[in-house]
Amino acid sequence: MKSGLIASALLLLLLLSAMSARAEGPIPATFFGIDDGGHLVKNPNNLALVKTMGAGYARLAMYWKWVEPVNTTPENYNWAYPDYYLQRARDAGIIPLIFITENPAWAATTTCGPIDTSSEMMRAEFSEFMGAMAARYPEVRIWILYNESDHSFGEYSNTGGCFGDHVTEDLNLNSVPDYADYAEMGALARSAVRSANPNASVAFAVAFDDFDKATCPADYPGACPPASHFNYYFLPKLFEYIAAHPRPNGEPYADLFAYTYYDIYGPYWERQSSGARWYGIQAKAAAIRQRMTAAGISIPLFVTETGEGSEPEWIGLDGQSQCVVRNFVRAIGADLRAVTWWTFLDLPNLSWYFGVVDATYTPKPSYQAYQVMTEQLRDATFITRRAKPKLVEAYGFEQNGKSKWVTWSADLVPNDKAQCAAPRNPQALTLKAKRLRVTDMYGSSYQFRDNGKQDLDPRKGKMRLLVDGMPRYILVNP
Ligand SMILES: [Ca+2]
Ligand SMILES: [Ca+2]
Ligand SMILES: [Ca+2]
Repeated sequence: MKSGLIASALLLLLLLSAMSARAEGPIPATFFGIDDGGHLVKNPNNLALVKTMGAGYARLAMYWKWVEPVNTTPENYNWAYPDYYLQRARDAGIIPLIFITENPAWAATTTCGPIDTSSEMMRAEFSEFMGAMAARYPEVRIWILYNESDHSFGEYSNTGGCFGDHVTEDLNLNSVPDYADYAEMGALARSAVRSANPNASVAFAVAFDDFDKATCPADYPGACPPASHFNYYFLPKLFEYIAAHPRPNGEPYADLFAYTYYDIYGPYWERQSSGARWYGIQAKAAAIRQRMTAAGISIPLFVTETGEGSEPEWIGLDGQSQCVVRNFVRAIGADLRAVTWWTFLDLPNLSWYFGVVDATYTPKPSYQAYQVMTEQLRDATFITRRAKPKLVEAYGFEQNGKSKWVTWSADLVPNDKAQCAAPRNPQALTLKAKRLRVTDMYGSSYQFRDNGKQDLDPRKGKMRLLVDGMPRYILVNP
């Protein structure tokens, strides 16, 4: 009896600690992000547009080589460009989420890869740079170390990081594996950033998709063509290194871990054992968490890039809108800490139609879907996730004392495009309610009552409606 009580108390403690590991309270405005892409923050009109859309932050690149082209001390840094850029974000009330990249030539052998972390001098130089940045821009809450750091072909076609060389694992030839250099740079950055600004965090970032031929896992979509980019083993090796080299006083190597998510790879992550019960962006989070658990570490996750193009031959404008809502809401349902939509602006010359505004800066339907989403979820607290395979996928929130669901059919008709926009057969959702207000992803809404004409459930107190592929917000008893 006594041991049973102790066991229950332990279980309760375990449950409480598991719960406190979750993000708590209402979804912060800083959950919703948008990628700058070099076009957003420099124009106050664009900043006003994304502010109205409800984005809390803009993801920006910051080049080390702008600030410290020759090795010097912070009082001689060249702040002109970042000052100009960040002042505009500050004026607009948009928080910059910054990834640092583009090493100056004196600091590293490549623009995108490791410094020599075996050199005390270089460790001090990197710490000095990160600390000075955090001190100068206290509004920045998250400093990301490079972008897609697991890129495996050195400087060639990198997207802001190149720590994933799989031939020697030592691009900068300092006899330290580059994943270990990356981990050490995280530790240095975290100490420097936290002492300059205790409210700021440091994040690692990987792509962990589009795997290269040499490390391609079995059954991977597209079978890793020659031009694919990322080292499948970088991430688990980084986790293993972190686990094997605990820092003094249990200090973490980084506060957050960011990944890139494109829905074309979603079905692969869903097929993994870790992906059972999870969808798309969530299934990938589960795969990363599985690798953390295997190494014995735990770092909160966020998505530093997700996006889909709106070309008519791909998923079209409405498909892109669906992907916006589905990816953000699924991310909330998997306890991710933030999501950045990639990107702000369409670039037709690159055949990129991932923007929420077109090339003339005119808002697209995805802009409206983003705006409705942030309005609908303002001050909402995520409570529960209902995922009934082939039936309905639904996310329950508490908002101003009422309950609200974001929902769509889970009866997918798979195709070879982004599954976040694939057609879905209508399915019935039943809720306990007297009245329901249903708002579609573009903000058009209607209301109906229990046992009124539109209620498909004849039982009193139960209401039923059909949902399809379009994300809908359902407020219970408005
Ligand atoms: Ca220096
Ligand atoms: Ca190295
Ligand atoms: Ca009824």
